[in-house]
Amino acid sequence: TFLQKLCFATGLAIGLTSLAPQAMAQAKYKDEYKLSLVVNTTFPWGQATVIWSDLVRERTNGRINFKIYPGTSLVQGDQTREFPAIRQGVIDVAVGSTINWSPQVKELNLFSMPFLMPDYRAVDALTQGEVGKRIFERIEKAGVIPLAWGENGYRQVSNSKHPIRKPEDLKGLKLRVVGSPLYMDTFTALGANPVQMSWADAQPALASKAVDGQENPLSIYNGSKLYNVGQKHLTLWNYVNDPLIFVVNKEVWNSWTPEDREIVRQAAIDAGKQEIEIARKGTTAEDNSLIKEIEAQGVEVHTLSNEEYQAFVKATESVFNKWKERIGADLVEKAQEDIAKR
Ligand code: X2X
Repeated sequence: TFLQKLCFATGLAIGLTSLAPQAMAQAKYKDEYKLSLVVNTTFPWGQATVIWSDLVRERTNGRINFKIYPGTSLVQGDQTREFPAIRQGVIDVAVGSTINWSPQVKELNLFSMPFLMPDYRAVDALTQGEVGKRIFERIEKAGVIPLAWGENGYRQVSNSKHPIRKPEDLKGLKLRVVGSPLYMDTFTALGANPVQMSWADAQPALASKAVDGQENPLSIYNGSKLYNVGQKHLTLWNYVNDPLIFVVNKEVWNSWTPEDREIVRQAAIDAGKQEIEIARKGTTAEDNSLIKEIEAQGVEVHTLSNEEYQAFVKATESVFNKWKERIGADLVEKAQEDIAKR
């Protein structure tokens, strides 16, 4: 009868529509997804990519496999080209630095605002709160899917010449800085002579003494053995922190089933939590084992007193105000508010 035919056709249609998206999506799964990493897997940052990849492989029963490309090799060492490469699909997934992506997403400069975040609780107040949400919305608008936060760490300054305790000590020092122009402004305001270069170029430049100093988290300083290339003066000043973000290219994300997307997102959140703990280990008053390890290499480590800290805040105030407008006064003020309430 007509009714039977209609029922059969409807049933068929329902059957097809419920099967089709899954089958279509899965047909597009790649054997391997290219994961971009600036450093290598021995660093806390690299551990984030290992933990994430392992969790994803296990929890998807091997449906999704990340392959880690360390040393920014997918963009020939140019870490400031990483974000566009993710957007374009040259890179499928990444755990990247907010600094390296800030040329494309100006709001990410927030974390490079000098002396904005005095302690880890301040960092958490931003990444785990409303500010973090707004930044994720911005990244998604830029065409990349953000999933979770990790951490490279507080960036401390080192050099081969003399101790840095006050802004005047930076005068004339040739310092390698990372790829956001905000760093050029900060170190110029402090009287230094900043030069922008990639991390790949920075290490030989430090070794050959083409530059006098650099700034990086303790885990990067220690893991790269910068004490072996004459970086014997290290100042702990917590002037900026560099959070990491776990992301996926949008087309890749859309090619996965909703279930697999949730697995990848939850794995990123779990990996990020673990990695933040690893990144902070040994760098606090309660556990300063990493600082001790560095001192044992003959490094003179200076922690700024509160008075010394205030002198640096003052010397960089104009840079802060200039970049507050560039980043967006609303976002910066919200960040300051949430930090004050932490
Ligand atoms: O280039 C750096 O200094 C590094 C490794 O910390 C980043 O990629 C931001």
